[in-house]
Amino acid sequence: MTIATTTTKLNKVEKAKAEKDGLAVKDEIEHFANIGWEAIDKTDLEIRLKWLGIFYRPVTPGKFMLRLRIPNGCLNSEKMRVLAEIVQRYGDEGSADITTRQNIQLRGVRLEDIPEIFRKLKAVGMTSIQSGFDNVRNLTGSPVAGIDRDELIDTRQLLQKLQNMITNNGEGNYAFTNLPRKFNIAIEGGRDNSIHAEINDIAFIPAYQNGELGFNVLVGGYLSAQRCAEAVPLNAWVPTNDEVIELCGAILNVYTKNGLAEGLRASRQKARMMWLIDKWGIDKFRAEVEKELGKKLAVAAPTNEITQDKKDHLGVHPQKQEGYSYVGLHVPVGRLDAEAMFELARLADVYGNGEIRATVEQNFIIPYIANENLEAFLAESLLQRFRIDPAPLTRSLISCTGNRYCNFALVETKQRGLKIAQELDQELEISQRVRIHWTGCPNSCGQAQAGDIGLMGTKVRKDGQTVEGVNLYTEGKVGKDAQLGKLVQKSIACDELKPLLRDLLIEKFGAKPKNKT
Ligand code: SRM
Ligand code: SF4
Repeated sequence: MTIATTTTKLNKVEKAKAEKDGLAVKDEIEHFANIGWEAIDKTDLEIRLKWLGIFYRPVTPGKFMLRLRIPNGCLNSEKMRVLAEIVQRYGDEGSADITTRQNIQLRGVRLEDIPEIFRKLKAVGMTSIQSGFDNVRNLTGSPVAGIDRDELIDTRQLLQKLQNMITNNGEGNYAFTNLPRKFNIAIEGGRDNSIHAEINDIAFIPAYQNGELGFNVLVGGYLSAQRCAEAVPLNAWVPTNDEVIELCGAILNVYTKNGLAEGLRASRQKARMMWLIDKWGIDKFRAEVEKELGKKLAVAAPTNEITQDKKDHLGVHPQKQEGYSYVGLHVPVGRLDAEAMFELARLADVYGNGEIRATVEQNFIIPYIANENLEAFLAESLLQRFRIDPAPLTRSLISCTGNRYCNFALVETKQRGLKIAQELDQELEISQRVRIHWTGCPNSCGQAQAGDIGLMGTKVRKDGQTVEGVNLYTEGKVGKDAQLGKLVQKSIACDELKPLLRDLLIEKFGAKPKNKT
């Protein structure tokens, strides 16, 4: 009886997880590779494989997407070469994307190659484990950690440690594979809120408490089709050490353990952690976290150290290490091919110390370029493609995957977004930064609500036909006074979008038509 009652409270995904934990497919991957994707149980194929970062793509059956984990966006030339080799073997079908969580996804991947790919990734200290579905996603931090002149806390080791805890050093950790829903964690060490603290389930932001530098903690931020919520203060402060890891573990446990009793596992639409916080109120939520931790949390510091507008890191910037600069390269809508990946790795080795950083703006940074080598670096041919000074709208364009690979998509995003931005850059003089975020459906992976202008894919009726369209958001702010943007206009057909954006840029963003003489 009890079992039956409980079962009725579980949504479809929860039932699948109760039958078999997502992570269990780790032990079957060689078998899956041998039998081929068409012979795999549907739930394993479409759901559980995501626990290993393997995404079946209904749009391109048999060609999988592999989502990695790149904590703090830090990788190096060796890792980049391995990623390039993986996609290279798939020819025109192999490519990669930099994601809005400072991460990389590989495309065109065949299941029969996965065991070998996993061995190659492991050999260079990479993993794709627990990067999809009801897991903690890529852990984000400032892309200039350790090199930023204004830096307060270098978060790289903390984020690596946190990933190791959550994933059991990349081997998989059943303690954290049955969350009620996806989960985002970010740790900021700089002053510009590079991590979008407001849209993470847990965000740590630098704050001084009695003269000691640590973090204030925010919880519950998220975007979804159903609802968007800005993260709220937990009224807690932690020092910059293992207490961060312990607190994350405790919050994840509270969320996991109470998911069923509090009804979070009944509806996928009401399962993100903010629903638990709403239900309990932040005081009870905090008390439960303390109970789980087995100790009291220090109260939050009265102010935090986020004092700057969000940087995009493009161009040449002096590092805190005397004599060195980091250079931010613009990767149009984050899309990469094997050739460009190999070339990036080469440039990082020849001019830098081999490091490469990914940003949430879907770009790359190459650090540690000796100042005397900058001129030669900037003359490299890849910098004609991945520019340091793209035109303003192209520069700040962000886009989710869209219908090229994503079956949720209502529109094509990346190519359309890029074309419109490039054309408007030709037509208009724009002196201020205007961040346009494209997202192909209401899930908002492209963070439409974070854009100065946000465009969310939808279907529109026009001349008796259903055509691709967008809903328009404006006034999203990032950085120190971050706030989510608002929906201002619905159902704009995509073929009517460009003139509308042109007018908006002129009226609200000080753009001026270019003199055509
Ligand atoms: Fe996302 C689902 C792509 C960042 C909210 N997201 C998906 C799926 C997995 C759906 C699917 O199976 O096709 C998309 C895979 C498409 C593909 O083939 O690439 C997808 N999400 C992405 C990426 C790749 C967009 C990008 O082009 O950069 C980003 C990968 C991040 C990563 O490295 O892990 C990505 N997704 C986001 C973000 C932005 C962020 O984290 O700052 C959000 C909003 C923030 C949040 O999660 O609160 C986001 N994705 C969603 C949602 C809505 C979640 C919800 O609570 O309802 C879904 C759908 C779902 O989970 O049911 C989703
Ligand atoms: Fe796919 Fe929608 Fe996310 Fe874009 S916003 S990647 S279309 S789920």
